Amino acid sequence: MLQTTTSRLAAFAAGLVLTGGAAAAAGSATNATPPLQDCLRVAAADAGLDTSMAEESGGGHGGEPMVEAVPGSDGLRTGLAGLELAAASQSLPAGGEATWRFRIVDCDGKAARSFDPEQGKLLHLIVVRSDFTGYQHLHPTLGADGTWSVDVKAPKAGRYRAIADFVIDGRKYVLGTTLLAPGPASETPLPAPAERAAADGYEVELQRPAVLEAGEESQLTFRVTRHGRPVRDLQPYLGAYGHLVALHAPDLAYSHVHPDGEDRDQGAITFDTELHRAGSYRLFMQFQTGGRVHTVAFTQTVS
Ligand SMILES: [Cu+2]
Repeated sequence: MLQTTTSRLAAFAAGLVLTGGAAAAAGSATNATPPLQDCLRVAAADAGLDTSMAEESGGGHGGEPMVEAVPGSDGLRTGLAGLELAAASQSLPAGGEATWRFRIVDCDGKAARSFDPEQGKLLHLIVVRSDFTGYQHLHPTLGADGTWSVDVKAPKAGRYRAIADFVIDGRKYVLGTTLLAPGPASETPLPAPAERAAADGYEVELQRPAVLEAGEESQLTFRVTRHGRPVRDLQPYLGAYGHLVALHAPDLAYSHVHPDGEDRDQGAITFDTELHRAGSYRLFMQFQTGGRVHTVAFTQTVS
């Protein structure tokens, strides 16, 4: 850090010497600021990422390039490795729906506009209330100036977490911010751990190892049935047959989960998960039938 500051000062001083005069000072200050790609590369290197190649093993599916997650991509931070989630507003109207806007701002204060598709979308936004109710998985629209817009619901007053998951230059970032829906608020307790959940007339059973250990990879299989029979009409949703998000309680830390495969005759969808911390998680699994997306949620305990 000290060295960086020193060399920037040196570059700034050199600029003054070379060009001379107060009029050139602004220009040399600009020169001292690395361009976007360099500033992200420096930030990524500081974060411990291999910056010699953007693509690496350990992610990716459906023919998309492998991506490397920036360490700390759990949605608990607003900024990470040179990028920051800048919300136009931190509030939502309680009991309603409103358009929420934000930008992903780079080290130079400019809005990032070049995103790599991930599971068919340029950015995935999860919005959920602090008590894990009101879960929304949204795909905001990117404007030409780098502003993202999305309609967000706040069914009740309280605190909501907005978590943006995106890839830039082959690196995956997960940034989060808190939105407030003003008004008297109380929290619904986290439901007890369960292996079954229902939504829209579907029953989903979770099959998991007897023990889920923090930091260990585990396979989770969700079996979808309707009227007691396996569903055979699962449709691809975001490049896979299911989409799973795991949020740690009570801080809403986000874990990315990779779809691993499906057995369409059995209505079964399997994910490889690695839940990093002990404690309770709320798992939100989404699947699609008949053009409609269904969401089921399970509480699980990680030891
Ligand atoms: Cu998404």
